[in-house]
Amino acid sequence: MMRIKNNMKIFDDVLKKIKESENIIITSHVNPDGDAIGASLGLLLGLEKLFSDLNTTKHMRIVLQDKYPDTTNFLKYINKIEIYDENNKNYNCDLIIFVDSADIKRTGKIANLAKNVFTINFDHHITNPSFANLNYIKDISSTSEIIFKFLNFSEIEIDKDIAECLYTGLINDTGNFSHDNVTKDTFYMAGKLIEAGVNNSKIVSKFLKNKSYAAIKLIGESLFNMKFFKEKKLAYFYLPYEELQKYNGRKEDTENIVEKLIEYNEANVALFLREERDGVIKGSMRSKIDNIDVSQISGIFGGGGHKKAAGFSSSSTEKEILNEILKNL
Ligand SMILES: [Mn+2]
Repeated sequence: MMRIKNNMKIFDDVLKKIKESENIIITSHVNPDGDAIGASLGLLLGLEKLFSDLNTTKHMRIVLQDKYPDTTNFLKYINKIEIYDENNKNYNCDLIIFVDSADIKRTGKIANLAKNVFTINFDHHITNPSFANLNYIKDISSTSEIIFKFLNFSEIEIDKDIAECLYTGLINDTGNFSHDNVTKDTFYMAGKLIEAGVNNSKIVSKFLKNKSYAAIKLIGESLFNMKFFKEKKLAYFYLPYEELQKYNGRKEDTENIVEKLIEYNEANVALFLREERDGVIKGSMRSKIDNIDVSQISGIFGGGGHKKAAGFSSSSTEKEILNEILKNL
């Protein structure tokens, strides 16, 4: 009971702060995924509804460092999402709400806007250091599930447009209801969103069964060239930048690779490394067993996430990273 009370207290403080702010920016992490987009847009639409019901005008916007993925183009109000422009000085605000941002650095250049501004942090990554003035961090399926709880708490009606955003976040972060972050509450939420008008198979088609040519080809390459380290039960694939370019691919085209690697029946852990244009290596990890916590292993490189799904970024070489991970498994 106590826990619920505390949660409510934070939601109450957050709602008060939102109501007394005039100029609000909602943001999320770089290279945004379905949860980052779903949670930010669902929250914005919810707040717009709240203030229109209260006959109050607020300046509210979503600003992200990177463009949303093409797979979220189908969301009705996706064009409300703005891409951060360094030359535009007009980012004055009195409140920044971070969603799905495991660390303030994960928001890239947007982090600079948060100096001397009140901040709120809604997130579900256990490694989140509670970097904001008000933090609601809960180890549940997705940030979209947190936004669902917050909108309910605030008595904001979840219409079909909001529901489609939150549903997209839910299927993104649960691997279409397949990960172990799926609980009774997750299904309760899914049920409520369907009640609000979501068509499950439409969202699954538009969001998941909508991969680019590059994404399909890269999944093929990763499975064909996967290495398996038997003693550590690690499935591994490395994608150099030139390989990505071969298909004219973008980083979002590589998003499903690690999920495919972990499907190998002998594997307990999967590691996918991808080289960026500047030589920095991005790592994604998945674990299938309880005693391997990949958020801890990612922490060696300054990354983090969840026990069974985590990521990092490193300027070490591919070999150095792989060896370090093999040593720690
Ligand atoms: Mn998330």
